[in-house]
Amino acid sequence: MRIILHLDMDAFFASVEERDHPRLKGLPIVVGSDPAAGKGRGVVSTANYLARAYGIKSAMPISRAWDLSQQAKKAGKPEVAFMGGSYSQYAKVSREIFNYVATKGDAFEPASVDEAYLDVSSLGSYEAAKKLGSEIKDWVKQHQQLTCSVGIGPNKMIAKIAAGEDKPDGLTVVRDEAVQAFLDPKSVRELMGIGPKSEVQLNKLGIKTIRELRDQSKEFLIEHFGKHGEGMYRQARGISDSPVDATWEAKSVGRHYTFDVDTLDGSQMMPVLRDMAKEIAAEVVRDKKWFRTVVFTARFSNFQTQTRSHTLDTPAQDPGTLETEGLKLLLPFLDSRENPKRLKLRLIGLRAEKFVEQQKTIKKKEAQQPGLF
Ligand code: TTP
Ligand code: MG
Repeated sequence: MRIILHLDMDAFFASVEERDHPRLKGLPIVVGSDPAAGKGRGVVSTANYLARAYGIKSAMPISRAWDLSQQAKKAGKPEVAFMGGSYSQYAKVSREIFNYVATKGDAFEPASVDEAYLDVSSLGSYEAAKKLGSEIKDWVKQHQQLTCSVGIGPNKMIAKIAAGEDKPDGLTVVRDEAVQAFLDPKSVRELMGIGPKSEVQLNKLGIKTIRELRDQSKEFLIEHFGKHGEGMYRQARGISDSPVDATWEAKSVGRHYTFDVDTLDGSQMMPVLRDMAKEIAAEVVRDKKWFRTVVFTARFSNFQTQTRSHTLDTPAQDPGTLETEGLKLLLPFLDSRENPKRLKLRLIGLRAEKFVEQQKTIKKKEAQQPGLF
């Protein structure tokens, strides 16, 4: 039995902005190009659900979004907060979520910056898959303060449509026997590869719902849509057997930990570092990889964040190397070498990266490399 899980972040870019800027909390938000007081020429990337209630959506001209916001303002509602977008931040959040989700199934395939498929067939039951779905949602909430929607079904197509069924913050399971009843009342537009043009063509033929599409013969659909018609015929029956492409690889595996109370006490950090090293190594071993670089992150009580890294001569995959190298990078943060003001630390992080497929010695190039978290 195949069971596929699809994850889609809710109002992704806008939700990240809302999380990262407390002043935006509870406001309608649009991420996109500059509205320039209604004269802007770009488009909306996305709108959060409050802004969607004003009629604003992805790909709409930003000037139209501005007008809708002004109308709402006249009606006494809050104006939209227009944000330019911090794409490297969205990519980072996406990577952190994908790095985690990828460890939870048999194969993992990102479909876009905020959507991914996970093959969870080996869990063996929809109950177990549903439990994992809610675990993933909880993790995303706890670690990223964001919500996502999860869909679970017998193939990628059903899982994806299921993820969109109960947005935001949804979890929808469609078992094999429920597939047809789930699909039938939906618009043909929900199917993969049916865009606005095919939709218009289908509508002209009197076909609006998947049920109506299913009533057509394969010959009829091929006659009107060529090869694409055959895909429509299959999809209308919930048939889709494209595999979850497992070629994606995590670029780094890391953990971080925030102390309950800021500290400079090394003895409190050691066990945390050791646990992180164990967890990271387990993941690296499971993926049959070796890491070359160990990265340590320190966030001070004033939120200033620094990273230090060390590249090994010989790639490793054991927790001991991670712990020792992590410790060597950590210690200077406890004294004047990296911490002249002796600020306490609120968070430490450890990360393995620069993966290789086998353990051969590589000439050392860079040793210490400061960077951003
Ligand atoms: P989507 O998943 O389509 O949208 P979303 O996450 O904002 O909202 P939903 O809750 O409905 O899933 O796209 C993910 C991100 O991709 C979105 O936050 C912004 C970006 N995007 C664009 O930049 N332009 C677009 O036209 C679309 C559709 C998305
Ligand atoms: Mg989304």
